[in-house]
Amino acid sequence: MPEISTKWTSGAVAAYRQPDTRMLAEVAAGLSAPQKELPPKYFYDHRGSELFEEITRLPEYYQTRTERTLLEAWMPALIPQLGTRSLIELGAGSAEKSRVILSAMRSNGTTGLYVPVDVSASFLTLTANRLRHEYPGLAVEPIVADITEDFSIPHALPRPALFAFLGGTIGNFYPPAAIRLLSRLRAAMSASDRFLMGVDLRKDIGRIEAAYNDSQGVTAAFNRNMLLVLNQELGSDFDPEGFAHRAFYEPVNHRIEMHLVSTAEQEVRVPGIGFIHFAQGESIRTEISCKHDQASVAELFGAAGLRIESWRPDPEMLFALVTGVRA
Ligand code: AVJ
Repeated sequence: MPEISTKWTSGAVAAYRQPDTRMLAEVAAGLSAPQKELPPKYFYDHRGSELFEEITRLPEYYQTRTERTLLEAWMPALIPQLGTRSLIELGAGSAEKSRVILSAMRSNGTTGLYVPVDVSASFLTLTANRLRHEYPGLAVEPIVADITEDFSIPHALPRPALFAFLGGTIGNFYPPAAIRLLSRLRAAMSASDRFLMGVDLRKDIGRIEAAYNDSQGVTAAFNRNMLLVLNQELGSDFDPEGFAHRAFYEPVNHRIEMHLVSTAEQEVRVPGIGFIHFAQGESIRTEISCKHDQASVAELFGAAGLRIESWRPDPEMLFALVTGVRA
């Protein structure tokens, strides 16, 4: 029996989730800023993860299917070329596209270790169990962690390892935070390891805005779900119907901004913080989604001690996969 399958067969989920005091501090800081702001990680309770899955199937939301096509075209060649023996995936969610990589590892006879890292424990546990069933012989070691904070990556990975950060989620980080995250990954990488990232590209603004203002209102429900998460976790009394979904492209910083706009003047009670006043039309920024090109990715990579090895956009230049190595 290969070393990895004895070493990595425990199904235990390590719970590194921050205590509520941390959430309370973040919410207090965010809601007292001149532009109220909440971190996008609070979209993702079980319902939020389901709503995001629904977003990925919307006709307007081109990202997920474009990335999937790129992965299907590239992974069967890239994985054997790299000899990948473990996959560490940040923000794994339902691991829909991880299967493309895991299947390429299996075809190459290198099925080893999969480490999905995600903030939603319930989604992660479900996914891990499914994958253990679908890929007999694959060791699955999920880590429940908030990737916007410090989290530990196991040292004893079968190598070469592939660190994957897909879905364009790097776009949800302000550049300094993006560089911190990439630097942390870089520190965990050895010379034979690779970093694989998906990025949403700069393009026609109408096309981008439509992806965040879908006609079925799924993105609006996803946005408002954050208020339900706060009510659930903190006992606040946000009325989701008192806030409207708004998403627009901010061209100076090349990013989508999602906001929840208070439809009336109102006070919201957050236990442990107090009453938060909202003027009519005042908003909470709930997410940024930065759009990139090769130069902006090279800049982020460079600041983190990485360099681009390959750059693979789709023919329509909607989305790109990029691999990085230690510079
Ligand atoms: C988490 C980066 C894939 O920014 O496009 C989808 C989340 N927000 N619709 C994105 C999201 C609104 C998404 N990613």
